[in-house]
This record gives sequence, structure tokens and C-alpha cells, in this order.
Amino acid sequence: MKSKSLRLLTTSLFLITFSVISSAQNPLIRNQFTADPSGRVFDGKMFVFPSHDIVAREGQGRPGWFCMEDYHVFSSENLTDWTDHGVIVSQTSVPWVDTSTYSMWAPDCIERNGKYYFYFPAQKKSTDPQARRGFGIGVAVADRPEGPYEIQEKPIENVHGIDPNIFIDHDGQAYLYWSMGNLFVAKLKENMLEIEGEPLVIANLPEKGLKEGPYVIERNGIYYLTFPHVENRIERLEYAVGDHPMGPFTMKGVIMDESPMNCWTNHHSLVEYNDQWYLFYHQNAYSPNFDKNRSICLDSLFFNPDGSIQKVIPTHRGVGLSKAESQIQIDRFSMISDQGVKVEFKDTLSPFEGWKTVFSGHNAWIGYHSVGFEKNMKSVHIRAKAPAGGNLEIRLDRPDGPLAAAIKLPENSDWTNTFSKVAKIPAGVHHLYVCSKDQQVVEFDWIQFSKNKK
Ligand code: FUB
Repeated sequence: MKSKSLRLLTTSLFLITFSVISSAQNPLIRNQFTADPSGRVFDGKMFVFPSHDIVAREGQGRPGWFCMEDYHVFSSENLTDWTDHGVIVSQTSVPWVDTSTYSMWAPDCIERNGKYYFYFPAQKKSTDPQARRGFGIGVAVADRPEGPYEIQEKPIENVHGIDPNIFIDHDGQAYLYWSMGNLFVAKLKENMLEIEGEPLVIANLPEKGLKEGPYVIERNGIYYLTFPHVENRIERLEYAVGDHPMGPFTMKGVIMDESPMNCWTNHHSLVEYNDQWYLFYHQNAYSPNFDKNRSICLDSLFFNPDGSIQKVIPTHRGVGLSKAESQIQIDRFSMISDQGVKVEFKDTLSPFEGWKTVFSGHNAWIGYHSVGFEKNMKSVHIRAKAPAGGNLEIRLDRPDGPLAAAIKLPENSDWTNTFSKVAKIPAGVHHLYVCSKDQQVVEFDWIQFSKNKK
């Protein structure tokens, strides 16, 4: 396709680099819905290109369905704190998109020769009655991952479908994968804007059940075609392997089981960062009753010596080291006692307010792994509500490990910050356990250590 006139997305939004908005773990982004994450490492930094679910207002898209009008990009160096770089592409800036459909579905981005190519699906306008309707895949090009992106005037010719994914092999050949019932692959020309030859349907994959969201990686000479597939009721993440980016592929197994929250879709990417593999995926953590408002998550992924992939169990804690001096959202737990503790939304009407831990039993505990301590911590602050007062202990490394602090909470039915002095905590990484020392109901939000006495 000739890009006769390229459009520059001039919205001022992309110029706004928001400050760090998230210092907790799963979900990664805590002030908006995000889905379909494509993780990419550019210049030693992790970027994630998700789609952006919104709550549909009257007249936006199809009721009860996905509603997506633009894309943000986020980046992180520690996988814990994420920066929102704002909107990079919006449906109103794409000449070929039917903007009544709010159908900016799962995207991907890749770097080639210093340019960043952002691929996105959307429903096409039907100006020409002869033209094929449905989803096309567009491209926007930038000099930096965070934009500004120049949007190609037309979608890629002869590509009909959703969920683009790009893989560049060692020999420099780029491939475009996408889905539309089946999974498809085509070579991309050097310009990254056109396919070479006819698209191929990828063979030898399960015939029954929807397949979508292809994502291809290569590791140790093995090409992994990974994709969501409905084997039973809802999507789970599966993979096949082959010797060539275009296959043939042989089915191998499951990367992630169906969502414990019953989110019908899952959509993922696998990415290696600082010698560790990670799986980006999504769930409906902030929207338990409507699974078209999703949130992206990140967990570590491990390969077996024979190249097979170990199943990834979704966690609340996610990955990354939390700093002791940050507000540690301990409700994103990695371990929890069997009784006397639960985790709930702070305000069910405002889910982005996040979660709280509720204790109602003696010796109930909640644990959070990998907190980085510098020397000389002097106090710990806790945000809690304790209508009848309460006593908590913070222990290190085990529920019955060394006592870091004993906190007496005053009677208070409102959220209140209370502090306590801490025992000497050896510098380094510790797991944290907060334990209830009486029966009273105590709710708490976060804890934060400080080098100050108060
Ligand atoms: O986000 C809309 C669609 O849901 C994606 O394109 C699919 O992969 C599924 O996640």
C-alpha cells in the first residue's frame, strides 16, 4: 500500500507523560481498564501496548460488548512502577475506521531500523459497497515507542481480521500473524506495511473452539506459536511449537488455564527481560460482573529444560521488588491464612480505589513477598480502620518470623494512618506478613516503612 498521505496524530494527549500511576502489582494499571497486552523491550525498558476497554456510554458501540476507542502505551524499568505515556492512536484519527464501532481491539508494536510500527485492528468504514467489510489491520509509525505515531491512511491490503502480532526472525524476515476464526500468517515486506504473497491458514491447530490472539516467539531455535483457545467453556492460553515461523506447528500444551474469575477472553504476550521470561495476560479484576472491562497482569514464566513451558498460575502479587518506603498494597497478597481474613474492594462502586484486607480472627495473616529494605528503617505507617481498636504485628519472612513491629490501632471507624516504631530490620529483601493479634474486625489498606521516627 502506498502511504500517499500520512496522518500525524496531533492530539496533545500523547505529549503528556503521566507520572507513575501504579506501584502495586496485579493488575498493573490501576486507574483505567486495559486488555490484550503486548509486552516489548525497547532500549532496555519494558513497554506494554494494551487495548483500552471503556465503560460504554449510550450510543457507543454495541451494548454489552467491547467498547474501545484508543490506545495508551505504558513503560516500566522495574515492572512495578508503570508510566502512562498517554494516548498514541485514537479511532477518530484513523481515516478508514468506522468510529461508530469502538472496535480498537488487541494491538502489537515492533521496532525495525529505529522505527516503531504499531499494528491495530478495527472495523472498517463501508464507503465502497463492493469493498470487503469487517476488521482490517492498520499501522502507525513512530520514531519512539511512546510516539507521536503517524497513521497510515489505509489498512494493510489483503489482511482481514483481528489481533495482529509481528515477529522478526534472525534473518530479518518479518511475519504478520492475525486471527479470524483461524490463525493466519503472512510475510511482511521490508517496508513493514504490506504483506508478501497470500496469507496462509496455520494448520494442525485444534479445529474446535475459537482461536485468536496469536503471539510468536523464538527461543533456542524453537518457534512458539502461543494463542488463546476455547477448549472447554472460555479461553485458556495454549501453545504449539515448530522449526519455522510459518510452521508446521505441533500442539504442546497449556500456558494458563481458564480464568478463575470467569473472564471469557484472555490475551497475552511472552517477553524476556533481564534474563527472566514473563507472561502478560488479562483478567476482569476490577470488573467481576462484566468481563468486557479487563485489566492487564504480569507474572513470571519458566521453561523446562526440554523447552516446554510451565503453566503460569495468575497471582495478585505479580512480579517486581516493592520498596519498603513505598505504599505496599498488601491486599495484593502472595500468601494468606486459611481463616479470619478476606480481601474486598474498598468501595464496590469505585473499583479503581482498589482493595483492602479485612481481619476478623486471632492469628489470621496475609503475606506479601519481595520487599526491598534499605538500612535504618525507623517507623512503619499503616492505613487502617479499626472501629473497636486492634493489634497487628508485622513479621519478616514467615508468619511466625522475626517481629518487625507491633502496632496498636486506636478505635476509629474512618481510614486513619497510624505509625509505630520498628525493630532493626536487616537491609535486603524480605517477605512481609501482617498478623492479627485479636478478634476485632480490622480493615487495612497499605503499609509503608520510613527512615523517620514518625
Ligand atoms: O479485546 C477485544 C478482543 O478480545 C481481542 O481482540 C481478543 O483477543 C480478545 O481478547
